Amino acid sequence: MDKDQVAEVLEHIGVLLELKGENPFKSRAYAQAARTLSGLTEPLEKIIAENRLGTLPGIGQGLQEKITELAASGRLAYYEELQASIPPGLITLLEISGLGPKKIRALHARLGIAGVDELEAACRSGRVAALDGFGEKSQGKILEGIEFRRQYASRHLLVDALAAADPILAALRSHPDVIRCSPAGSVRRGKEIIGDLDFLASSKSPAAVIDSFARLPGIERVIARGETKASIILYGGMQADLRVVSDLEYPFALAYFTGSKEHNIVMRQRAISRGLRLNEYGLFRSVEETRDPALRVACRTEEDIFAQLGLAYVPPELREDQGEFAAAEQGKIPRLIEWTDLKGSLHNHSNWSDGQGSIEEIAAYMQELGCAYWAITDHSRSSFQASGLDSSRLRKQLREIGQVNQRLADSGADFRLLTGAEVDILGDGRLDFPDDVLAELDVVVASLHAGFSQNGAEMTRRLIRAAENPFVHILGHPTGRLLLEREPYPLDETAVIDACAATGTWIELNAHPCRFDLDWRLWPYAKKQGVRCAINCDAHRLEHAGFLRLGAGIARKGWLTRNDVVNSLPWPKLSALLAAKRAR
Ligand code: DGT
Ligand code: CA
Ligand code: CA
Ligand code: ZN
Repeated sequence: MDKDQVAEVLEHIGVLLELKGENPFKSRAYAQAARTLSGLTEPLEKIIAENRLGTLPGIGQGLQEKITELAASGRLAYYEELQASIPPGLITLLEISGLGPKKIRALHARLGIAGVDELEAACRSGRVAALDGFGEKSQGKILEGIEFRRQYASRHLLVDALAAADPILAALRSHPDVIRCSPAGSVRRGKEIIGDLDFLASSKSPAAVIDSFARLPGIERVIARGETKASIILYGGMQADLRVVSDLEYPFALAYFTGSKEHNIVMRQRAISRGLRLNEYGLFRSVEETRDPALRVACRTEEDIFAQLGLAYVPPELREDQGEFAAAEQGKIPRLIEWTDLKGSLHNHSNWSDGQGSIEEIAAYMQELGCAYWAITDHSRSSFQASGLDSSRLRKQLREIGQVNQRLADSGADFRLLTGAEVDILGDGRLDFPDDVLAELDVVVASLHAGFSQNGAEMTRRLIRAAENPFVHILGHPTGRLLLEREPYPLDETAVIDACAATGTWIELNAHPCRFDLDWRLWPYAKKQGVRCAINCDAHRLEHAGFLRLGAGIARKGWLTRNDVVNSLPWPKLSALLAAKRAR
């Protein structure tokens, strides 16, 4: 486990101790240790190897042992015993927003509530409101929290799904009885929101593979278990399904369980129209032959299946029945962008506004990563909640960036920082900096950060006006959505895209895993209109550079190639394009 995963467990331990009513100092010590670990700037592994855990504030002997155990093995006997000592229904209640350990203890002690259904019934009959320290208002909040959980409990951010899937996949890969394995379902298709995790493996001993899957660390419970498949619930509520098939079935099962359902339906129809039958077990020449798996048309890989149906290979990201069949039939599936094509990010923050990391630190880190450039686009002054810069602080920042760049150039480095701003789009579509200030910057990103109460037409006009400013290169996170949290503004998206096409303004694909904005479903239209994409990290910490990889995955879902994405260009070409926008 890395530091963030260990921190998460420690934090959970703190909450569980509080739920049990143990000494509050003990529970606070875990919460504090969790914060210390997440704030580490070097790998936990290294600190442990060098025996320096004890030098961190608040990490005594007991915590050192637990952290070491977790980091090394991914599990902790103490944690497992603690969980087993609390009724599972009480732990589930922690997932309801507005309910902390203290309140749950009170509900348990005074109303005997030990689960979500019981709690809902108690709220509906008014028994919760009647309790000391609760009241009508808090009862209403709890009901809302229950409803919210019902809607969102089975929906997860891709980034969280990937973090949960990684160790499971690693366990499958290293299992001696596994021949081939892969994630499947929406994770493999790279969807921004994931219902559950799906895994597929081929093996001659499915029982052994299922058995070790059902014993993985981090499982809350096993919900179904058969000879060749199992479903588990991980801590935190995410479900994971595993299917184990023979290696001959593997490519067919992989195609089927990758989906999407809509894509599968067309695949199956296509087989039928060619006198074939396709299902998760194989491709067959007739309905009768589907009864004997040995008669299946031999396919080693998914490529072979597509080829049998007269199709070029369709990458998993495009399997949404959004035009992939027509393209594959004509051999026109584009070569999609790869994250390694990206040379840097054009929208990022530093500690001059609400980011972490100084200009120096950012330059050193991004150079080390192998980027060719990295823009510093801190907030403008209207974003005071994010410590936005006024023009005099901005000019001071430009001087500092200039000095860092000078040093980089003197050392012969193949890396540079770009100056810039994420300038607020004001209520009427004007910008937070005057044009002469914007003209001094390498890159200008214009974004909305306030005034969300406007109607769709007003919001659309604001964005279009910003795009019409010749000093704006990029519209940042254009629809403002926050996945699982806030809906996009009620914009006329195509009107905004058309305005960007007309003015040569680029649109951001904000690669923050809570945003992925502009949505992948809109990129084929934007591309058709000739709008270029910038895949930006909107980094507020050094590690956010990793968002480039996620963003590229979403860009692939939007059918984008390297040519569509400006930050795949080397600096001389990008520089020329940045200048060209202003010359228009
Ligand atoms: P999710 O879990 O909601 O994020 O979405 P998926 O796509 O992972 O869906 P899931 O986990 O229910 O099933 C995995 C794949 O299995 C799905 O993408 C396609 C295939 N599949 C499941 N049920 C059906 C079905 O009723 N018909 C067809 N054609 N395919 C199905
Ligand atoms: Ca799934
Ligand atoms: Ca599933
Ligand atoms: Zn930003």
